[in-house]
Amino acid sequence: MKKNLLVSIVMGSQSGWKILSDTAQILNEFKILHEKKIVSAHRTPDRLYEYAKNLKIRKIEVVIAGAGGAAHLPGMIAALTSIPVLGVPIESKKLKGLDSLLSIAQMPKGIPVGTLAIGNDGAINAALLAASIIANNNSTVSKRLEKWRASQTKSVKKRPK
Ligand code: RP5
Repeated sequence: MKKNLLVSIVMGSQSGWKILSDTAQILNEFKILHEKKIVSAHRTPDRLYEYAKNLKIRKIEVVIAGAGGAAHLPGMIAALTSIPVLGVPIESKKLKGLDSLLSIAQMPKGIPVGTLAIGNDGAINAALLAASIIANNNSTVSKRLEKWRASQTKSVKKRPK
């Protein structure tokens, strides 16, 4: 298996880490090397540009971007790079993440962002989806993913206790 850094987890604020730490945990289970960064589209626009423009040069294969409220971070990254960007809507205090979900999902045609569910479900699924993308060209990750899914299936009891 390649030892390269494959996934970049990025969040608009420290407050996103309590959600996106779930993403990191799943990637750890798959032994997929990843980095974690705080980059804000509105508070650190120069950092955003520098970060997004260098993703391809650094051979990152998937970006997982979590943002809340007027959540433009995933869309702005996707505008600056053609590598896949998966967006995780962070639950906001005022609108419970519906604002984040719509901001990330409703990208106008031409610049796609793969949008996951609000909060922890989305954070976990983003890691699983990143693993699926990487698995296309990585048989080790592919095997780990199949094993993970089989174990999940096995864990579902036939009757409630
Ligand atoms: C954006 O605004 C981030 O995406 C974050 O999810 C949201 C709220 O940020 P904080 O006020 O918690 O720093 O910057």
